[in-house]
Amino acid sequence: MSGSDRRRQWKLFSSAVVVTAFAVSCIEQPLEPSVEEAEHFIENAESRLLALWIDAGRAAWVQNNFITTDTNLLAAAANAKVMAATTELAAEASRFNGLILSPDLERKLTLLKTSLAAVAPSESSMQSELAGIMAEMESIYGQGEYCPDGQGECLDLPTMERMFAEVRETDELLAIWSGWREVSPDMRPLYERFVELSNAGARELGFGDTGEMWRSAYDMPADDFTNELERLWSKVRPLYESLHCHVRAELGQEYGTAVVAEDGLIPAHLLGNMWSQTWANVYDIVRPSRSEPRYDLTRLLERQNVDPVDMVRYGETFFSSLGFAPLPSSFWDRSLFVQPEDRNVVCHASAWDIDFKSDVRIKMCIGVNDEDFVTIHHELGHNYYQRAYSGQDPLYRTSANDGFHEGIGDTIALSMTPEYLVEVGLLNRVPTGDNDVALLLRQALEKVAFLPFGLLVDQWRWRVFSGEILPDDYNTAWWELRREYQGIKAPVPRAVNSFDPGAKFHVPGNTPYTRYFLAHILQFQFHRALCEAAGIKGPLHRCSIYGSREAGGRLRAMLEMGASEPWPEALNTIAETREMDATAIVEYFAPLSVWLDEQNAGRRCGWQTQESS
Ligand code: X8Z
Ligand code: ZN
Repeated sequence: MSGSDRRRQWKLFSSAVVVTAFAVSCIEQPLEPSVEEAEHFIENAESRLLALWIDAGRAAWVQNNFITTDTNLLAAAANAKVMAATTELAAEASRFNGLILSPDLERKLTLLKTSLAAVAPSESSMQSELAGIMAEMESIYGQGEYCPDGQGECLDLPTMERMFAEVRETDELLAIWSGWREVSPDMRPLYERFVELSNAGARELGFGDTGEMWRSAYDMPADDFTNELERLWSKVRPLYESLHCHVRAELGQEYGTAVVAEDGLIPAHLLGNMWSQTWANVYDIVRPSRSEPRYDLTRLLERQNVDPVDMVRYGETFFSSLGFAPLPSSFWDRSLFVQPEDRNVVCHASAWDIDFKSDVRIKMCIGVNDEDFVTIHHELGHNYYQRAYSGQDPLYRTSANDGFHEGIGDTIALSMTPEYLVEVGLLNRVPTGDNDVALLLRQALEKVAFLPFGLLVDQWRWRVFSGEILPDDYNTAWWELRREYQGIKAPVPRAVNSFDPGAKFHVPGNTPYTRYFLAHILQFQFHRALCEAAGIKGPLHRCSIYGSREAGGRLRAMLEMGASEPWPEALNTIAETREMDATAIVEYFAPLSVWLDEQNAGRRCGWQTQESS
């Protein structure tokens, strides 16, 4: 039965319930709360929360664009109000427990309880304390830098990320890898307290801890969701292990097997990324021999003198080609595209929905390169989603589940095929030849390499929230998971006060991370479904939905639903199935798998998680 069928059926049923309630009140029994009251309650709750979300969003926007003591305080105060209202409303909502409510109302009451990534207990001093800690951790991260000789020239994160893409000297890489991780030990006591307070808040809402609260946002029991992740991971793990095996062998050739052991863990600073989460920057080291990259998107963008705003225009043009309305002028006036030189901003890319209507923006320190070109599309995916669901009730103005929000822009970016680049004038002609392994390998270094990282960040946090990992073990447990899932290791022994999880934006920023793992599965599923809708045949990695109104219409129908239906219904709208399905990503990379197996023949793949350091 679809959600709308269920709603229709409930309408008939609910009038019967109302009559019974009236009859009971006539014989002067104490008045039970009625369904009507519950409806009014939710309506008021939604308008009160909407106003507070908007205020908090504006304060957070200013803080993120201008990090000072005062903006931290203002953002924390606004966030404390949202937390206070949410806990108060969630507690009040328990009055309606036991009432037979419509699926819509039931859904909204659940969404109310899982709408925030952290809630404080209802005592107001704890609310301000938690909000203050959260703003402080975010600001430590946002202002973080590494000063190689302890003074003078300091490097900010965007600069160090660029160095990771280009530098091959292991000593220099090690210095910036370790240097960036000096920002986080100061966060450790804050994080400890954050865990205590947010857990106490989650318990007030009826969850065991904050991790369980996060896992309860997927329209299924929290434990089933854990199993669902395991199911998906088991499908893509062999692909990751093949990629790991090949990359390790090639890095061993480049740096020597004394540095990268043939059957050992890969040192984390050699993978071209500050967190070793994507590996595309080592493409030149691991690429097929005798094969040139068919084109280098960074060079194409530079050759055409494309600037950051032009890059965003390409993204908008793509969405327009699918039938979406152009972005409003306020988007262009109010977004941040370039890192300002005169102040501290949070450079980590983000998309904003300030008024939950049309005031959408992105905030990003754009560099003219292929990685940021993809990230721009990622961010615009958020903005087009936000605009599409703006007609829904406030609690439904979000995605079907958080993996959907993260997967939309990435789905579009999967359509940036050579054919697309020719069509928009970035490339002169579609390269000929049978060199798709090069294309696929490059893509796998982004998408497949990411998968275990996308999982492990919250495996760590869930265990921290549940108390399975205690503060003294924060860092060692982090590296155990890095070894187990990714097969990588810290390049140098970690100091006892290290807090390496804090050197990743989403930990101090308290953004749940499993969403990105889901998005990496879903985007291929969306891509395959939209290619079918567009009537495009052939291998998935050569399909571009650019210009397809059919694909655009299918996508828009799903985006407009927001969170009004359980996510399987939204998935069904686009992909005609209610199951998340890893076969699309496996199919996409199938030709690469064959090639990787050939390369890995005779190599010893896999790793021992127990290896020291
Ligand atoms: O944080 C992001 C986006 C903003 S939602 C830029 N991503 C994750 C990360 O950077 O760690 C996108 C992929 C993973
Ligand atoms: Zn995102």
